[in-house]
Amino acid sequence: MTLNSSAARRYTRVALVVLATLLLAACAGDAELDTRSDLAGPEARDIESFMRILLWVTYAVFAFVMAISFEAWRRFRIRGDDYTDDDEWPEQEDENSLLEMLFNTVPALILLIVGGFTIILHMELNSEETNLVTLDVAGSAVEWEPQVVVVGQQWWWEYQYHFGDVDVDQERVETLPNADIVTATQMVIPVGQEIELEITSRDVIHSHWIPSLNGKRDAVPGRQSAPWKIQADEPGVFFGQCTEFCGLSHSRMRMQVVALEPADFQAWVNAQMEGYPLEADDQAYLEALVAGDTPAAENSTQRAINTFRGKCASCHLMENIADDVWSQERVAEQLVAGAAPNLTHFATRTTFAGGIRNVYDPDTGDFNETDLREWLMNPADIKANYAQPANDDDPRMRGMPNLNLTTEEIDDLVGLLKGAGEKPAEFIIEETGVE
Ligand code: HEC
Ligand SMILES: [Cu+2]
Repeated sequence: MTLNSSAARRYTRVALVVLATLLLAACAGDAELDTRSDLAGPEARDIESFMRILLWVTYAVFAFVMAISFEAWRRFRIRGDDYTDDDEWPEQEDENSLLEMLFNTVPALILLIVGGFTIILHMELNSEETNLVTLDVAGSAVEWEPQVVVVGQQWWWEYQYHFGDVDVDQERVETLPNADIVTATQMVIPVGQEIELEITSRDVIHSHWIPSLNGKRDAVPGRQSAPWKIQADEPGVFFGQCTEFCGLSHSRMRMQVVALEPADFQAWVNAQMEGYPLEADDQAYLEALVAGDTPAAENSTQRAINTFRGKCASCHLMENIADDVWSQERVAEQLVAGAAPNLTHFATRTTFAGGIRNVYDPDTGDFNETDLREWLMNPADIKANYAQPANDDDPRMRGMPNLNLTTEEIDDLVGLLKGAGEKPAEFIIEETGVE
């Protein structure tokens, strides 16, 4: 028997639909941002258990609706050519109270169950549990209410840690005092500890999402969204991505959470509290510059200090190197967001440019000079940005501009950045996957 052409066409169509469904589902076994496996904290697991209930409810509703639709079609379809315009409707059901009650109560019950679980989950996710963490900060014991201020801007995330008496959930990011620790793209937290995130933005709406630790929360300028929290069971690196379309390089706005054992977290805090470490003669050179002298640079570090203060410090802070020439006001004149990554501890991070490039080669563990050079040559080659004045009246930009550095300046700066803190532990160096 051969298929007639209309049946063949029908089967081809069905096959195409199945194929397209599989392709469009974009399933991947090892996806970095998987919401259903590799869950590493209680909040993510709560969301996952809720999703599982919700999925079974929707499977059941779907199966039921499909089954009665199919049955209705099978029973009442008109066969062959015996269709005429005045075919009668099948007999209509009328005033069947039992059926009508079921039509109303069953969906209402289903919604009630789903809604109930949703409310319970939301209450759970939004509950606060203040558990002070004792830290040694610059030699004195501090009871830290574990909060991290998360600030989105085009196109990278800043994380601020305040150890003093400041009530971070009562203040806007613009009015907060300078943080004790400021990092970019990588948030470091102690394991087994609920960390409250104060999420906000300096320009447009972004959304912060670390799938293996918790759901998304929007970062809205002028608003601080608390409480939103994360907690990691084990040490590890957890990837995230901005999930609210925020302009040109939205897809290149990634981030990571690094969870450390409490002792390692303390060591990290200690390191972050230090300024840039300089050799004695370079320190003396710097001090002469700060005093207003113009000594001749005698080595690469000294040349880099000079270049940094002249060409980078209008946006970037590097503590010890540029404290006196950097100011928040000056950054606000340069950039729409009014912030650029703090570079003091650049070498203690493992990813840069919004999480799309590696600071250390994931295979060899060596400092990745190649990508850094490429970035300094022209940042827009790596990450599209609007690094030019918005218009004649507004000189502010959105990304890092091409500063037309010479090869020697770049070599010197790469050396300076390489010395910006200790290399992190091996397990933190994980390849970041965006081209
Ligand atoms: C006009 C402001 C501005 C100037 C001047 C500037 N930068 Fe940047 N820089 C930025 C911004 C904004 C970013 C964040 C870009 C992004 O990730 O999208 C950045 C990112 C970086 C990064 C990556 C940091 C990270 O952790 O992601 C490095 C390294 C860097 N700049 C080095 C330099 C050096 C060295 C100079 C001086 C030669 C310099 N920048 C001058 C604005 C500036
Ligand atoms: Cu964003």
